[in-house]
Amino acid sequence: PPPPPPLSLSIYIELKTPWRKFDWGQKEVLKKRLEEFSVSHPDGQIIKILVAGQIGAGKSSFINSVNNVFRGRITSEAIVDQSRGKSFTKSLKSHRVRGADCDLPFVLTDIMGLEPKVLEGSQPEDIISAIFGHVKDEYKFKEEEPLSHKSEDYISDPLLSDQAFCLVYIVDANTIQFASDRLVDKLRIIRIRISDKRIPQVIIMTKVDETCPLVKDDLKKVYNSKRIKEKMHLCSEMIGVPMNCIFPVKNYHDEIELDNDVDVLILKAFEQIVNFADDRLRVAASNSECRQ
Ligand SMILES: Nc1nc2c(ncn2[C@@H]2O[C@H](COP(=O)(O)OP(=O)(O)OP(=O)(O)O)[C@@H](O)[C@H]2O)c(=O)[nH]1
Ligand SMILES: [Mg+2]
Repeated sequence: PPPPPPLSLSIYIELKTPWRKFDWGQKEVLKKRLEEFSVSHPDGQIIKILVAGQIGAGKSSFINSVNNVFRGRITSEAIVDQSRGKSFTKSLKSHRVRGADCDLPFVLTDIMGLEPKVLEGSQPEDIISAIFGHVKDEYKFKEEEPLSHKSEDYISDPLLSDQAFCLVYIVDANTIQFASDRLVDKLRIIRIRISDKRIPQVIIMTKVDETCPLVKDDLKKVYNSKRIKEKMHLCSEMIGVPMNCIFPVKNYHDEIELDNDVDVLILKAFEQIVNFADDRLRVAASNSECRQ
């Protein structure tokens, strides 16, 4: 393959004023709002959100981070692989978001990593099928072929609760500029198919701590980092998602205690995901797009 294009990103410049307004003191307000969230549709008990992204991008860590915030402690339900390489999460696995006292009405579904090679990792078709609710939980994806509608694992008549109403695409901030054309093409296929059904898409840009030393030292500088801003612009251009649907986060990965700043960034991103998903679910429910 041709060598990656030279990096034209600026080196760790700190902007005097943050380019996105962000309130670092809103943790409790955000948390409470989400804990009390009721799904717009009376029959739709839960909102399902599909979490996809490249291998090792931090999908499982993001799911755990969301759970950590609500549980008020470090959790590890979605298994995180430390070895890097081939996708560790090989099957579709749903994780209910749990609060300290009760379950929240959100399910995050972890899907195996997308790989640039045509026949490796999850195929766009599998991700699209998972969003539309055709894939049974715990289904083990096959590298050679996407799930066929003839398979017994294929749900041909999905319930409203089987469907995902937002695609969360996890991007590793360290490597976004090296994404291959093949990968971008795969993403574009997914994007076209889900936009036809007006399924919203949010991008979570992880590992901002590893990407910029200013941010590593102080997460509150995430919107003062020129490098992070440039990386987000790159994401926006490559994947075709507007900036206001892109959220930089640091996942919990090696810490043993929670941190306010990590929590607020995660919560703000999660709130947006939930709102978009709920808006879409309401439309689906009123149109009776599928069995309920
Ligand atoms: N520093 C840092 N490390 C992270 C962050 N998010 C994830 N990691 C690390 O990145 C590695 C991969 O994370 P996972 O959550 O397993 O990634 P994944 O997307 O689920 O990977 P697959 O299931 O294999 O496709 C792990 O070693 C994590 O600890 C982050 O925000 N910052
Ligand atoms: Mg994983």
